[in-house]
This record gives sequence, structure tokens and C-alpha cells, in this order.
Amino acid sequence: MIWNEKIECASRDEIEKIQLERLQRTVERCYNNVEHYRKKLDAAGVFPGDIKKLDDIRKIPFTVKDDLRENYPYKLFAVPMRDVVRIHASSGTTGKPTVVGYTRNDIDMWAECIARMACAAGATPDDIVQITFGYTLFTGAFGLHYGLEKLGASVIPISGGNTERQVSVMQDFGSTILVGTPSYAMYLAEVAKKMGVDTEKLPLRLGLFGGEGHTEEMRREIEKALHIIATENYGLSEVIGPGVSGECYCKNGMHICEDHFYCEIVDKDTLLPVPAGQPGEMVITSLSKEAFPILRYRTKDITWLIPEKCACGRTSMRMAKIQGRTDDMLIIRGVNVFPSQIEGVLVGIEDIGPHYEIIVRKDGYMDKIEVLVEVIDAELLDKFSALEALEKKIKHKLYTVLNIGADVRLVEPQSLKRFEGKAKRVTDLR
Ligand code: DLL
Repeated sequence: MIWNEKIECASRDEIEKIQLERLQRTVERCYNNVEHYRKKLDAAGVFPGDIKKLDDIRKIPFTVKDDLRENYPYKLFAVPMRDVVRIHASSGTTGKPTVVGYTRNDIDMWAECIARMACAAGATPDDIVQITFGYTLFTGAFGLHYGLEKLGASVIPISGGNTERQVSVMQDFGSTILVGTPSYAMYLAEVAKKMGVDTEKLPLRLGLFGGEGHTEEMRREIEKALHIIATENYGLSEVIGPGVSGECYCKNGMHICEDHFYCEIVDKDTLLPVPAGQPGEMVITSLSKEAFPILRYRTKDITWLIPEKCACGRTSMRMAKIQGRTDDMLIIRGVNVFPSQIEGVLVGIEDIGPHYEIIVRKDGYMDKIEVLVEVIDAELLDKFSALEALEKKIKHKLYTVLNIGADVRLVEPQSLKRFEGKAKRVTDLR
């Protein structure tokens, strides 16, 4: 089923017409109501009337995370506080958090975007949905919650943590859809197994995962461990939260809600547009948001656009899986390494589990990378030659993909950290 056929299957012309009208309104709203944008647009010599065609968006200066921090907490809001009905924030590991607001219309639009992507993934009003994102300032839980209610599903707002209880609720309440991060889904499967629960017998059938990336290899692990179809969705708090895009059941790129978000891909160094199909940094402009409109936000997420019509029938632009972030790329002895490349190698090797940790340190002047990964069978740790052979095999596979040598340390089963929200797998000690 298609939630909003008129939009999701619209022609390019129809979509671009909506986008241009809404872009013009958004630029006007920003110029008239937000001092920060007015100053930036004035400095660039761009006025709302200059946006005559979609490509004119390139005249608009970029917005970056620091702009949000400098305007903490409410200075980028484009409506009076009395019109704001919800506030979220992203924690941010450094500096001040970034704060975003929503009007009632924004909340409705958000729910619409989530309903579209959940429906595309295969969710129906008959589903029982267990939301394991934390109901906090984080946008994940509330975003999915309202959208799935709009779709008509029965939502269990269990929130994050207490994994054994999650498994019991899943059994007792008959959850059919799991919402959370992919790393939490993996952990949940592990806990279920430890509790002696046969996941094949659970009614669970579909996962709506996001908030962080996972490789195709990890997706297959999750699907196998929970006996579900695992789909992925994408978004970020600065733009709305989840709901920017999501996979349909074809699992071949995430459909963008293009009538609400205009996505560009730019070269991360030159900031010039790259052609469809080529990777670069995703830049997003909101097209209909009232409380917190955002112009050309540099997400730091690396992906590319897929313009072709999807096998599901939707014509909407898709975005490829996030390949990494411009700021999570590790430069090891001059070579660019993305943690996702390491995950792609590890998951899929027999005898080791899907949990891993990457440690980067300086050894004299040299960067050293060490990958910690759990063996499945603890007894292997006592068998020196088998252990050595396995380490060698992993090292070799890593070398062929990364083109640099990495140390591998095999550790006890269950000894690495598990995550209830987004996983943090890299420790850079340099
Ligand atoms: O993570 C919003 C969200 C919640 C999306 C739940 C989907 C589901 P932030 O905390 O602001 O918002 O983090 C946004 O997370 O820029 C990406 O780097 C990363 N991210 C989110 N979804 C994906 C994904 C939410 N599917 C940042 N694949 C983004 C890869 C993702 N990275």
C-alpha cells in the first residue's frame, strides 16, 4: 500500500513545482522572522525574491551545527513561543546541545512523513509496535510514535533499556514491529536467546531501524537473529528527526519525503553540487516547517541520490544508505577508513560475533588501529593455533578492504559493551 500516492508517485514536474513554491515561502519566512538568516542572506546579497527556480537554492549560504549552537536555545525559531508545542534537542557530545521546536502543523507533517515510510516498509493498522527509542529530548521515539499512531498501528511506548523486560513485553503483547537502533535490535536478539526465547516463534515480523547506520551484512544478521525483515530510515534532529526518508520493502534506498525536504549532494571540500549517483555530503533544506525552518543544512552524512523509479511504484527520489559521516572518517597513516568498512568485513566471518570495537592510537609517530571482536565460542581462546589462524584470517580480510594493516584482538563472548541507543564503536586515543 502507498500512504500518499498523490505525492509519493507524483511526476518530477509536479514535485518540483511544490518544492519551488515551498522553498520560496521558507526563504521568506526565514528572512522575515529569523535575524540569523536575514543577516546571512543580506551578507550574501540574496533576497527572497531572488529564488525564481529550484537551482537558485545554490545562492543561499549553508547552515552548520555551530550556527545552531550560537543561536542557543531559541534564536533560530521563526514563530513566537506560544505557537511552539514541542521542543526537542540533540545531546551533542561537545558544546551546547542544539534545540529545535515544532508547531502543531510541524507535528502533523512529521507524523505524515513517518506514516509514509512505515507504510512503505510494510506496516499496517493491524501491527503492534514496540518503540525502544528513549522517550526523551531525542527525536526518535516521539517521531515514530506519532507517525505510527497516525497509520493506525497499536503503539507500545516502552522506551529504551531494561532489555529482559523488552523481550517479555514482546512475547506477552505480541509485538509485530520493532522500532529502535539496529545495534539495539542485535543486542535484544542476544538477550532473548539467553532467556531461552525462540525468536522464530515470536509474532515479530518487521523492524524499522534508524538513528545510526548498519551495513548490509549487519542487516542480514539482524534479520536472521530475529526472523524479521529489517528496514532502515533516516533523519536528524536539526531537520526534523526521523522521517526525512525511509526504505520501502524493496530495501533499495530510502524514499525521501521530497515535498517537505529538499536534498542536495555536494562535494564535501568544494561544496559544489555533484551529479545524481555520485557520493557527497547531504545538504537538506526544510520546505514546510514553521517553527524551525532550516536552509541548506550540512548534515556531514555521506550518501548519493537515486532518481530512478523504484520497483515498489514510488517515483520519489531515494537516497543510498549513509556511507559514513565526514567527521567519523578515520585517517590512518594517510588512508581514509570508515568504521562501516570494518563492520562489513567482520560481520560475515564465521566464529566471531557481530559486536566490535575499534581503537585508534599513536605508537610513536605511527597511527595504529586495533579491532576488538568477540569469539562466539569461549573455548577457542584456549586453543592457541586456532585463535591465531582466525586472527590472521580477519587481519587479511581487513587488509584487502582497508589497504592498511590493522591489529585484531579476539576477546571473550559478551565482553564488549552493548548499546541501548546509538552504538559508539570507535575510541580514538590520538
Ligand atoms: O538520529 C533521528 C532519527 C531517529 C533517525 C530515529 C531515524 C530514527 P540525531 O540524533 O540528530 O537524529 O542524529 C542524526 O544520526 O546525521 C546521521 O549521522 C545518523 N543517522 C540517523 N539515521 C541514520 C541511518 C536522529 N539510517 C544523525 N543511517 C544523522 C546512518 C543515520 N546514519
